[in-house]
Amino acid sequence: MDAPSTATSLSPHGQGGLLGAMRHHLFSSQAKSPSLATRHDHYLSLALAVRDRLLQNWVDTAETYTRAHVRTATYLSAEYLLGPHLENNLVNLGIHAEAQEACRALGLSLEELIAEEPEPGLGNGGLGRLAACFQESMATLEIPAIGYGIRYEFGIFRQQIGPDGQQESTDPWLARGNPWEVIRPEWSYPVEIGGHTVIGVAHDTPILGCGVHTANTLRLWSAQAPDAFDFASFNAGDYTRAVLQKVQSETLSKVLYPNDEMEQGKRLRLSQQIFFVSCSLQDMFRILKGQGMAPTEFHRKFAVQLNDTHPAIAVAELMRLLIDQHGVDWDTAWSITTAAISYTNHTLLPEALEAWGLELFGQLLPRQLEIIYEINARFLRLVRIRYPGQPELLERLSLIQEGGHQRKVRMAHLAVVGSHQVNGVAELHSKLLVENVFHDFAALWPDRFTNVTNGVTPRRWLAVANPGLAALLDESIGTTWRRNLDQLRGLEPLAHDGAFLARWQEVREQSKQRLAATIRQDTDVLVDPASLFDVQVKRIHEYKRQHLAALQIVERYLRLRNGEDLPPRTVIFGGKAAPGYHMAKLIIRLIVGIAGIVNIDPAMRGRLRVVFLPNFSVKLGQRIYPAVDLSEQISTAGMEASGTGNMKMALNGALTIGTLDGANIEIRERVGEDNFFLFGHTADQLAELNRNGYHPLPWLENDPIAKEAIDLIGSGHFSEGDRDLFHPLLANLCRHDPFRVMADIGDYRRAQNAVDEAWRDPQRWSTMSALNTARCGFFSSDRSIQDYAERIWKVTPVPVQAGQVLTSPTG
Ligand code: NBG
Repeated sequence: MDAPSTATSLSPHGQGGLLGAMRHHLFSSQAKSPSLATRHDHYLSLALAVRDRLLQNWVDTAETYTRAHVRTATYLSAEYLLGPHLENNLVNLGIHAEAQEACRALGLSLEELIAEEPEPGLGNGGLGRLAACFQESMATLEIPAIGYGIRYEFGIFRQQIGPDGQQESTDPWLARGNPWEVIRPEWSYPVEIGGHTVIGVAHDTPILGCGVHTANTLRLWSAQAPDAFDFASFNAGDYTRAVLQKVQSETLSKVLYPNDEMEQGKRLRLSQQIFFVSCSLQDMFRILKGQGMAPTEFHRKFAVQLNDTHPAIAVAELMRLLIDQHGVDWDTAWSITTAAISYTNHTLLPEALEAWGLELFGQLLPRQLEIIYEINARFLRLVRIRYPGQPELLERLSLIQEGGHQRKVRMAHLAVVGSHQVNGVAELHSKLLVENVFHDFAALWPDRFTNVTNGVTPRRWLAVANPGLAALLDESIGTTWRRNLDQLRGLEPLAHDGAFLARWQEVREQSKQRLAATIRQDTDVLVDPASLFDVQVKRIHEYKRQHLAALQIVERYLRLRNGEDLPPRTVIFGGKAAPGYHMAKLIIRLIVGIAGIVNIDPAMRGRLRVVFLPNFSVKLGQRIYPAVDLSEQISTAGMEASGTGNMKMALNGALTIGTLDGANIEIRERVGEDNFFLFGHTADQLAELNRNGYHPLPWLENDPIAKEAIDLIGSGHFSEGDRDLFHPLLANLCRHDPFRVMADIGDYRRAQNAVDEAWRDPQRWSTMSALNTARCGFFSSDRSIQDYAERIWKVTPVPVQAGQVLTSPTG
């Protein structure tokens, strides 16, 4: 069932219009007859037909925003993990059923066409996906907004899983064209980097709201050389040189860095940052001028949100543009800059806090560095007056990190100093930011720091991903939950109703069957949809502790071999490891090794299966989340800023086994402690352990079960007799254990036993599952965006009326 939408009734195409439009595009856009058309041709025809529909929304939105001189939120993010557009647009336009019918009439399967769409993987993980959820929520809430980023030609690498673990290959997502973008060469800007000029060209993608007429813009910059071709060199016979500049410039937007952690000396990465930030700010000045507003009114027109420190250079670049290009004096420029900009921090991990060597910085961005020095001098002067005689404090606060073998620019400090608001992404994370990383800043400016807990869009993560559950919700509580997720509360009384629970189980069963089919297709492993689906999908990182889950599987394997009676489980992993992160890749290798033994051992048949699903993505996530019984959220407390997969799973009816970390805490508060399997040390308890000098050995010596599992891995049982393969991983666990696996493994086992017990009572499990869905309305990204809009951006919704402009040829 489709969301109620104003768009349907506005459609100028009438009944069967989509069908006609598909036929039209097959001929006039694809130049194909039906008999020669490939499935991809049909997908493109449908995509273009849908695009035709949403163009009216898009044009009307731009027209409304321009006429109404709206205050606008701009979101600067180096990553957007968008996922495929087609189905989401069908749902948000309310024309899913119409598309189904059109496809049927053409003898096509809508599901197959949807599966044809390559996904723009322009992000690494949660941070990029959050940016995408936020764009969709802003459109749905009718908030004037522009998302700015980079149009990477190659997104996050594709992952294959073989016997040796992860292999990477490139992701040419644009190879067969992109029907969703419009190139706008008229909006191109020069950016000077290291004495060379690169041109950024706007590529716009419409972001549709759900059930409203709004379609906002995601504007991604693609790099071009100013002179694509050097004729002088060509004429002189130097063919290579003739295209060199072009190649060098275009390298800028070639590829996404497959890592969301800091890597030193990444010249290209810093170039990418200034490139997209400068283009975006220049674009804002162009818009400002178009509105007849002065450059000094910048902060009245725009609220600029920095998604992590990747765009933090915006602080210096906005100052530069105001002062050098628009002739504004320093003090005025500074108040405009800090009034406009705010910053979201997404991690406490020290290695992820960006800092650029001064030498590199000065080579690439000499003027911006000069400005940063001046910002720093003025800032430190202020601190000195407020706290006289505290040189260590000055050193801690400075935008320039002294000490070490290299002086560096601290991008997080630049972002904090240049923002009026700084937020973390879950309550615990925001609290730890103020207590630790930004402690001195928080003492200086307590009001600057705040929390906005993350959220996920219920359109993609429920309506699109889980059509069965969506239909059941529509029937049970009405259809308005899509735009007001708190309405899920209406399910609570049903969570104890036997007839409803039977439907609930049926829907979940179907989702699990669908996932089982995908697993079969992608890995050749047969899994039983009636078994408990125990799932951990997310980037592979030691702090997320996939190795803790792996150890628990080995323990279970040993217990089953000893004849214990445990309910059947299928443990499913997915996620990419940064290509240079050896320990993470070794963890994948371990999981693959365990799967290789467990899945062929006759004693495990019907009791335990282990699967590593390759190439985790938005698309795959949509298949997985609805089918999760047990959501593994087992990071070391204090290390996961928020997590958003935890929200997607609970929203779809999974029970969580988790630590008191990130948003787990808030999920547990809401779903109730009886409906959540808690384990492990808290962040405070771990801090206490650290103070006393943590060592894993005493824990291990007191835990024969864990020891046996570790010994079995060390014996080569899961590596064809190779005793060395996993040595680095095991040695690290037994000697240092930086992520406190050994401190938590015992309690994790206890919680897993509680899971087994609960699973034995299907009725009880279903009630807990339904209550998780009923109580997760808070985790809608609509709520997060409302929070940003009201408290940080001061941007209010501006509804878009249909028919602002009569540009549609059919309108
Ligand atoms: C990630 C955190 C997650 C969080 C997302 C979105 C980075 C740097 N941070 O816990 O690890 O959910 O950001 O806020 O990728």
